[in-house]
Amino acid sequence: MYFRLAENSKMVTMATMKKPLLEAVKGKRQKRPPIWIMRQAGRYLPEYREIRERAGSFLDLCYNPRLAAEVSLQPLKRFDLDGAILFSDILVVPDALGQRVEFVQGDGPVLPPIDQEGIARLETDLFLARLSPVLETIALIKSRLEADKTLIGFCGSPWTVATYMIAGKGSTDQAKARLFALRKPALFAELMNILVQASISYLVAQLRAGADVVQLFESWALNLDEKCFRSYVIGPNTKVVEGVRAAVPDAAIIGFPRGAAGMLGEYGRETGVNMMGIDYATPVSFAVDALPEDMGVQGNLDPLRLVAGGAQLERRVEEVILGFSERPHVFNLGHGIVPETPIAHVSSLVEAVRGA
Ligand code: 1CP
Repeated sequence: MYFRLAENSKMVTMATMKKPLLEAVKGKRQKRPPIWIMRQAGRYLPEYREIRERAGSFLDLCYNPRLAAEVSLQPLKRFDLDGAILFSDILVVPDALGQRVEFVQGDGPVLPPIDQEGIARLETDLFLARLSPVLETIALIKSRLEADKTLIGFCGSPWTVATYMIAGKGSTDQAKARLFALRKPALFAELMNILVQASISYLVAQLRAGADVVQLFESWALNLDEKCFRSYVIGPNTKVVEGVRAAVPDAAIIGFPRGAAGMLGEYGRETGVNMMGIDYATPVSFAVDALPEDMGVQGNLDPLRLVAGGAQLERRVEEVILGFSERPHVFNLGHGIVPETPIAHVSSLVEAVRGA
C-alpha cells in the first residue's frame, strides 16, 4: 500500500512538474532564463563523434532512433540544460520527399538540384511514413527525459529548405534559389506550397510524438529584400504556424529567422510564433524595441564568444540577460555552437546563466 502511494505521488509530481523552458516559450517570465544551445548535440562533443563514426552515414544516424536518441541526450548528461533538441537535420524533409540527400564529409549536404520534373516527382504521399524513425526518436527521448526538461522538435522553414533543394547544396548568398523564385514564380510557389504542407504535417507529428516545443529554423532569412522577405519568409512561416495550430491549438512555436534584420518586428507581429530567436548580429535593444511588448525572445550570444571564453564571455552573458530581463527569455546562442568550442567554456556558460 505504502509503495503504491509513493508510486502515485511520484506520478502526480511528474505530471504537474513545470518545464521552465516550455513555460518561457509560452510567455511566462522565469526567475532566471532557461537555457539550451542551438546545435547542442554534435561535433564539439567527443561522445557524439564516437557514435557518429559507428553509425555509418550522417543520415543513417538521423534515421536510427536508438542512436539518435542517445546523441540528443548526450549534452544533458554533461551540462545542466533545460531542454533536449531532437537529433536530426532540416534536410530529412527533401530526403523524405524523395529528393535524396547525401552528406559529404567536410563538404556539407549535396542533393540533385530540383527542376520542374523534380518538383512534379516529389513523393508527398510517402513523406511522413519515411520520417517514422524520427518520430520514434522523439518518443524514445521523451521516455528518458526528466519531467522538468523540455523536448524541442524542429524543421527548417520552407524557404531555407528550398534554398538547398534548388541549389543542390549550401551557399552564402542563396543566389540560385533567389533567381529561381524571381524567374519562375509559379513553379517556385508550387515548391513552397509542398514544403508548407510537409512542414505542417511533420511538426504536428512531432508534437503528437512528444515534442513540447518546435522551432522553425529559417537559417537563410538574410539576403532578401523586403518584398521577397514577406513572400518567402513571413507568408510561408505564417501558414505553417496556422496549419500546426489548426491541429494542435496550443502548440508552442519558436521562430528563428536568422538575418531578418529590419524585418524582425514584422515577422514577430505577423507569423503567430510564441517566441522569437534573435541572431547575434541583432542588437538586444533593437529586438526589444521592434517586437511586441509581451513577446518572448531566445538568444543571442555570438557562438565565437563561447569559443574565446573568459571575461568577455561573462560580461556579454550578463548584458544579454539584463537586456532581455523585461520579457520571457530563453538563453541561447545567436546561431549554432561551432565544433571548435571548448567543452569547459560550455560548462562556464551554463553555470553563469544558472547563477544569473
Ligand atoms: O557529420 C556530421 O556530424 C554532420 C554535422 C551535422 C550535424 C551534427 C549536420 C550537417 N547536421 C547536424 C545536426 C543538426 N542540424 C541538428 C540537430 C543537432 C542539434 O541541434 O543539436 C539541427 C537542429 C540541425 C539544423 C540544420 N541543419 C540547420 C539549421 C540550423 C543552422 O545551423 O543554421 C541547417 C542550415 C542544416 C543544414 C546542414 N546540416 C549539416 C550541415 C553541415 C549543414 C549546413 C550546410 C550549410 O552551411 O549550408
